[in-house]
Formats: sequence, C-alpha cells, structure tokens
Amino acid sequence: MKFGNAARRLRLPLAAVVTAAALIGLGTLVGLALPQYSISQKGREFHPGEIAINRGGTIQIVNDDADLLHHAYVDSPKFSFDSGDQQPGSKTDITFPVAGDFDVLCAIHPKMRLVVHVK
Ligand SMILES: [Cu+2]
Repeated sequence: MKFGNAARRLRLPLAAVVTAAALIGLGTLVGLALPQYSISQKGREFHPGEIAINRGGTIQIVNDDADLLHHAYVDSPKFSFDSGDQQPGSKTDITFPVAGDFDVLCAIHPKMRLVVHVK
C-alpha cells in the first residue's frame, strides 16, 4: 500500500515533466512556423491597436470585416511592407526584422492605425 502510494506520487510528476517537455518542443516548432501575434481588422480598426513584440517577431493580421477590403502597409526608413488588397477573411503575416516603433496603416481607411513596438 505504501509503495503503491509512493509510485502514484512519482508517476504524476513524471507525466507532468514528459508532457511539459513535449509541449515545449511543440511550442518551439510552432513558434518557428507560425506567427506569434494575431491582430484583427474589424469595424475599420485594428484590434488591439498597439502591440509589443521582439525583433524578428511576426504578427498576423486577419481581415475580420465581412464586406470591407483593407490594405496594410508600413512605410518607414528602417522597414517597409505592403500587403496589397486584403480580402475579407484573408490573413497577412508581417515579420519585423529591426527594432523600433512602427505604424501599420491602411491605404483604404486613413484612420486605421496599429502601433508595433519592436524590442
Ligand atoms: Cu482598412
């Protein structure tokens, strides 16, 4: 009985360690392949309107407006990007290779602004 209890006590932490290791491994793979941050375009606004990421990080912008085109772009001396027209439901990835503060704007809706702080 005592041994059984001890084994049971040992098994749980071991399972937790194995699960954690598997998750960390998976997370590393996913982190390499998928964008880490998701931004929604809805109601002619970016949600959230501001985000902080690390250099080399990727954000994914999703056009959640059912019937509006968007067109995200960055125009700065350090870094430029142009998504082209973003159809409703489409997803656009932007990777920021340099540190700084960047405005992601919309070429169709001048009031749309997303501030990206890259550390
Ligand atoms: Cu727009």
